Amino acid sequence: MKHAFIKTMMSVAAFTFLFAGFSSEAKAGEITSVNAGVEGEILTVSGQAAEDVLSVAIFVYSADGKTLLQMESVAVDEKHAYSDTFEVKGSEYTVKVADYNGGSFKTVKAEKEDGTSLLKKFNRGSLNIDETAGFLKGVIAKMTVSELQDRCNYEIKVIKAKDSTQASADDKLCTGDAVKFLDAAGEEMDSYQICVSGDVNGDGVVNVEDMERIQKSVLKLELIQGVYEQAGLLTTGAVKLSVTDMEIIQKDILGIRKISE
Ligand SMILES: [Ca+2]
Repeated sequence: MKHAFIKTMMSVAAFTFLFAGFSSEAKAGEITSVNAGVEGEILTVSGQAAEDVLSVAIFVYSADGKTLLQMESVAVDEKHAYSDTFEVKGSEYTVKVADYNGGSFKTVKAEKEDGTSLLKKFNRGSLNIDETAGFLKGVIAKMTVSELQDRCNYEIKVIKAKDSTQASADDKLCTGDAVKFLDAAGEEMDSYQICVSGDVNGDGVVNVEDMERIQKSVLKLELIQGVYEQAGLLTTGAVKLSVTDMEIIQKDILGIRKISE
């Protein structure tokens, strides 16, 4: 026991040294998001990092965050995403992720999936449910019904806003569509309006038309409400549509910075 502890402390020391050594050479990048969850005996950690991050260091601690149990470094792919799995026995952990070159940690709790939440914890990405507004937020343009299904703990069906018909598995989600969560008997439990980030006019794609809609709203020529307004609120903390939201969409269209959450 004591030997294992010393071994762990030594590897922590070595890693800390590596960390400190690298940080002086390269500027540390930011970790944009971390998702972590336990399913069976597998802890899955995934997320997004800033463009300048090439690899990330993932640290798995005990639930109280005091004991380091495992660590890995993993490369970031061309979509700035990273993902890794760890074999675990328990059901609760604290996970910290940082740029391999150093920088600040992003910390999340990883818990065993209990099956009662609508969205899967370990691969929900930027998806989140706004119970107050009744919106499913954080949907990225071009996500299909089946891709959303993969991130849910329950069977879903999507009703299209444009003609009130049920969307098929390959259909892309549009702002304004309704997602219905079904119980084991196929009965509807919950329903939310889908909010595709940046898709203000509800056609499922983010393009110059969405920028024009926001512009009309800013100039008070047109009123955008509800989930459509929410889809255009891309500026952190903002409650009103603005030119900044248009700029965020423009950067997405030009591929300068994709809308990721
Ligand atoms: Ca659109």
